[in-house]
Amino acid sequence: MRTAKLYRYQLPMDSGVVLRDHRLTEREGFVLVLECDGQIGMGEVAPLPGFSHETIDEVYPQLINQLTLWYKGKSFDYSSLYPSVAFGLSMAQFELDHILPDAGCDHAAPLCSGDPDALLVRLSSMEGRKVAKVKVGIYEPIRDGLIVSMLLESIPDLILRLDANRAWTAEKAEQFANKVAPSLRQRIAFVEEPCVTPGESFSFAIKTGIAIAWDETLQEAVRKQDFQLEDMNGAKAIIIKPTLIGSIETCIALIERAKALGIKPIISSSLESTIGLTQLARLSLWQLPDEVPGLDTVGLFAEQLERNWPSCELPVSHLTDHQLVWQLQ
Ligand code: OSB
Ligand code: MG
Repeated sequence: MRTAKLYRYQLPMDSGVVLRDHRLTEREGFVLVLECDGQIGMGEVAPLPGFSHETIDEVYPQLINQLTLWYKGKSFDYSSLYPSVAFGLSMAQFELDHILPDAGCDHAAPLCSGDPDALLVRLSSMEGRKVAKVKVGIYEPIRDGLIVSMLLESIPDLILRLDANRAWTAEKAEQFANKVAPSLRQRIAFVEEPCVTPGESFSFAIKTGIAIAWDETLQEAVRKQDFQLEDMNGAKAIIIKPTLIGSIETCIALIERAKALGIKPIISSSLESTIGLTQLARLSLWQLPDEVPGLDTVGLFAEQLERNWPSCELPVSHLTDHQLVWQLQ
C-alpha cells in the first residue's frame, strides 16, 4: 500500500546579503511525503530563486508526474529531472529505505555575512574545531582583507572559508590578498569563486598561495553533464549544494570522485527549511564524517519546519499547518 502527499510551504525569512542581489523575505517550496508498508520518507523540493534554473511552478508538473508513477509501483527516474526535484525525491526514497542514517552532523561552519564582532562572540563559545565562513566581495576588498586578518589574528586556532561568489576582478582580488599577511593565508581554507571567471580565480590561487574552491563552476559543469571533475583542476575543495546539483546518488558519485582526486567535498545548504537542512546534515555525517558542512542557514529563517535543527530555538511550524496541494491514497 502506497500513499503520496505533496505540501507547499511558505516560511518567513530574511536572507540578508547571503544571496547578494537576490534578497529573499520568504522561502517557498514543496515537501513530499511518501508512505509505503508503514514506512515514511520525506523530501524537500525548493528551487532557490536566483540560483536554481527552474522555478517553483516548473517543478510542480515534474513532481506530480513522478509521484503518480511511484504510486503505481514504479521507481523514480532521476535522469531527466530538475536538480531540486531529483534531490527531494531521492531523499524521500533514501529515508523510506532507511539508507540515510538518522544521526546528523551537529556542527556547521558559522556563517558571517555582516558583523565580524558577532562572529567573534559565536566563535569564542564554540567547542571543537573552529571553522567559519565569511561572505566577502560585498563591500570593498581592502575592508574584507582587514576583517579577515583581524579574525585570524584574534583567534589563533581559527580556520576561515571565504566566499566571494565571483564578485572580484583580478585586481580587486589582489587588493584583498595584499591586506592578508602571507603567514595568515594558510588559515584561509579556501576562497569560493574569488573572481568573475574560473581562469582568473585559478591565477589568483597561484599568485597569492590562497586556495580556492568551486561552487558556481561546479554547478555549471554538472548542468552540462559530460564533465570530468579532473578537468576542474586547481581547486582544493568543491561545494556541493544538492538542491542545485541533483539526486543523492549524483552527489555521492561526486563525493567519491573528489575524494579519489584529493579534492575536499563540502556539503552546503541552498537555504532549505529544517526538513532539507537536517537531511543534508545527515548526508554530511554519513558520507563525510570528518568534514564541517556549510549548513549554518537556519538563523536566516523565522521558523523551523516540522523537524528541529540542533539547539535551534525558533518556533516549529508543522507540515499540516501548510497547504496540502495534492495526494494519492
Ligand atoms: O554562495 O555558497 C553560496 C547559500 C545559498 C546560495 C548560495 C550560497 C549559500 C551559502 C550557504 O553560502 C552557506 C554555506 O555554504 O556555508
Ligand atoms: Mg558559494
